[in-house]
Amino acid sequence: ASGQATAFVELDEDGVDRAFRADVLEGLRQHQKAIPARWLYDDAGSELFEDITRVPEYYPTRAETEILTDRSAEFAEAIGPGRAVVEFGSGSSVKTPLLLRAIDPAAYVPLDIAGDFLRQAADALSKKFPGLPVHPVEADFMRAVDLPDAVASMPKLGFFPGSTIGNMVPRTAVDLLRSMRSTLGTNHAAPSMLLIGMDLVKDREVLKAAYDDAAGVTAEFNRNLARRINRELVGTIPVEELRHEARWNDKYARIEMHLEAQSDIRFDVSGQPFSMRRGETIHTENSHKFTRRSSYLLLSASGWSPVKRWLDSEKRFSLILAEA
Ligand code: AVJ
Repeated sequence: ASGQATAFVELDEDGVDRAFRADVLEGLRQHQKAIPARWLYDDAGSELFEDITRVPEYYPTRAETEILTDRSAEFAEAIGPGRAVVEFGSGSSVKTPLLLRAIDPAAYVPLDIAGDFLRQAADALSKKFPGLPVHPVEADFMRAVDLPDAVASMPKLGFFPGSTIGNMVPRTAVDLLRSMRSTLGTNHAAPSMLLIGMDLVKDREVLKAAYDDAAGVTAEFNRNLARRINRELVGTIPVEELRHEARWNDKYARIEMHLEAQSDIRFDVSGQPFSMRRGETIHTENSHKFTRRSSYLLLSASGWSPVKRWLDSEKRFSLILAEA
């Protein structure tokens, strides 16, 4: 389902996002229905994801924040001062300041496709770090990006927290990691570095609970995709007939989110008819989990040499520093 690049929003005559419609119609025609995970994150979906980070079962955000807080001296030592920090995705409110405080960077370059989020994040960051040059870049970071001239001569540190890489299938993840390497540069005199969050393989009940919390926030996050389709693509999906499922796929070491039909259903999307049998699902997200070896293999297959690896106190989540 997931692993696609974020596309620029293109509206047609009806004001409908054409890429959204194309992905949904194509995805619903497949034998295993599947919709790219990026469509989960409209305004409502982004807010629901923020809520997910606060449910007790969803540990990744807390675990990664713990590492960034407790190991700041080791980050300073391993990364050193004076780098331009290039964040792939506009800064998370909590994690980015923790990193910037730890390492004393020369500049901060948030990179995001969503201009509004980007400028908001850049403004908030500038207020917190008055002396730090901030250069937001509006771009699709799935491709190599030209960085601003102001940071051209600085050594770079890429920052990609949250285990967002886990939402991509390996070949898309490799494409992205290689693009990041091109974006940051491969100057042998001053090698670029990458600090990347990767969630770890663990007990499958712990994993399933993290993606199927008792309060039902993740279920709402998943069902919001069906609501969004109904809202934006003139859909008639009976959302209450779709049950949220978090499934462990052992072959690919990933949690999958699905929406499962509770009865035989028929519905329209943008004037096209679809049906689902009871038990049939729409696959809506992958969240790959890594071991030390699988994370190092993914990085090295993409041209990145692992340098150092940190875990939280409960060994649930990893932050890996790699060098180009
Ligand atoms: C922020 C995309 C990494 O996969 O853990 C959380 C998204 N989906 N609960 C993840 C998510 C369901 C999250 N990422």
